[in-house]
Formats: sequence, C-alpha cells, structure tokens
Amino acid sequence: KALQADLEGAIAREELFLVFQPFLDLGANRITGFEALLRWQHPQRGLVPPSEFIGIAEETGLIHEIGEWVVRRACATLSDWPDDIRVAVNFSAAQFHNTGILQTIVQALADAKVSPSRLEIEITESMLLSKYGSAGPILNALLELGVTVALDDFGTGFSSLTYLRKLPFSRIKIDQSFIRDMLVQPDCAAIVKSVISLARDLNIDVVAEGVETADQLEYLRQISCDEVQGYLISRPVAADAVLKLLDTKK
Ligand code: G
Ligand code: G
Ligand code: MN
Ligand code: NA
Repeated sequence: KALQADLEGAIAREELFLVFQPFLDLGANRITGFEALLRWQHPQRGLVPPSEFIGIAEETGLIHEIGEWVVRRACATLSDWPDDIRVAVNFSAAQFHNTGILQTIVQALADAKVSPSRLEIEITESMLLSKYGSAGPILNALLELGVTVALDDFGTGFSSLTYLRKLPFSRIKIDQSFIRDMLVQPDCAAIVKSVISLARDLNIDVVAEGVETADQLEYLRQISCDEVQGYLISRPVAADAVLKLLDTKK
C-alpha cells in the first residue's frame, strides 16, 4: 500500500530511469540494439526492481502513465544513438487496454525524430492470451508503421505455436531458463535448437536471453542463433554508457 502511494508520485519526482542491455549479433559480431529496462530509485528503499512495482502499476492503472514515460524516454534516448541501432521496450498486456497507446508511440517517435523501424515492442505469450483483446489491432497498426514486435520470454507461457501465426513477429526471445540449462540438460538443448530451426524456416530472428558463460555463447554460435543478450556481453547500463559500449564492442 505504501509502495503504491509512493509510485503515484515517482514520475513527477523523477525517481524512474531506464537502463539499457545490448543485443549482440553473432553473425556480424556487433551490437545491433538495446533493451530498455525500467528502474525505480526509491528515496528510502533504494533501488526497487520492476518485479516489485510493475504488478502494482498494472493493478492501479499507473502502468499507462509509466508506460508512456518509458516509451517517450526510450525514443528520446534512441535519438542520440547511431541510425542502425534499435531500442526494445517491454509492454504489459494492460497497456493495450488503452487505445491511446498507439498515439503515444507515434508521438514519441515523431518528437524524437526517430524512424519507427528502430523501435521494437516486446510482448509475452501470456499477453496474447489475456482478456485485453485490443492488443491485436494496436499491434497491427504499429507493424504497419514499421515498428517491430518481439515475442519475449518464449517457452515460459503456453507456447502454443499458434501465436507465431497471429502476428508477424520479427523476433523470438528464448527465455533465459532454457539458456541456463541447455548445456546440462540435453532435452533443453534440443528445445533451443528446434526453436532456432523453426524460427529460421519462419524467417523470424532468435535472441537467446541470459547468456552468462563463454561456453553458452559458443554453443549458440554453433547452432546459428542470431543474437544474444546476457551478463556475459553486458549487464544493463545507464543511458550515458551506451555510446561508450558501442565504441568498445565495435
Ligand atoms: O530488468 P529486470 O530483469 O529486473 O526486469 C524484470 C522484469 O520487468 C522483466 O520481465 C521485464 O520485462 C520487466 N520490465 C522491465 N522494464 C519494463 C517496462 O518498462 N515495462 C514493463 N511493462 N515491464 C518491464
Ligand atoms: O522478462 P525480460 O526478458 O524482459 O527480463 C529481462 C531480465 O533479465 C532483466 O531484469 C535483466 O536484468 C535480466 N537479465 C539480463 N541478462 C541476464 C543474465 O545474463 N542473467 C540473469 N540471471 N538475468 C539477466
Ligand atoms: Mn524483455
Ligand atoms: Na525476456
């Protein structure tokens, strides 16, 4: 309850900020973009992780105001980066309940003067299942503008392959639990390999999440995974460290 009251004023008090975690393209061996991850610097509690406040934001409806802030900040930050770098933003199902989200995204892109093709929206499987039936039309309108959509945490939801037919996803992000176990559980490696092969046939790129070891990276390279993300490449970094990271990893 206290946290909820505090969250209401968090934007105005400028306590929210974004950190950015890179995607590394294994073929080109270069960083192709960054996922924006929300952080809350609470004056007393310190850094509050999204797992502790996104749920509250969704229940109270604050997610609309917060989500608008996130997309505007992500686009504004993106405008300082090279043109061939994208930004990926996480969305909650609840945000698509508000049809104003479409106009918010369009305006954020226009104000930042960045091409829609440089913005990616990350949604989860469970989102496509949810009662928020308005997600489909909004996502389709965004796709028409050139915004891309990634299916996040793939494998953790119901993982019906039907989802892959519902929307022209640009990317599938294989959940980090699979990457963690793939070198110790043969079944898990089989799943990762199959997802990559399926995605290739569907002309969808694959990102492996949560890559923490050089062995995992090498294996993913062998099985032709397109992109990787994880602490091995970089932890999420502050906005002002992004350009430095692009320089050092070039
Ligand atoms: O950064 P971290 O690993 O703590 O993120 C935890 C969870 O919070 C992830 O599932 C991520 O998708 C979610 N998350 C991070 N930033 C945002 C955001 O801006 N909006 C929404 N809706 N979820 C976010
Ligand atoms: O659900 P989503 O994939 O959006 O959440 C991403 C979360 O995973 C972020 O909170 C991020 O901090 C975390 N993360 C990113 N890379 C790694 C990693 O290599 N290992 C672990 N354990 N977590 C990671
Ligand atoms: Mn994500
Ligand atoms: Na994910």
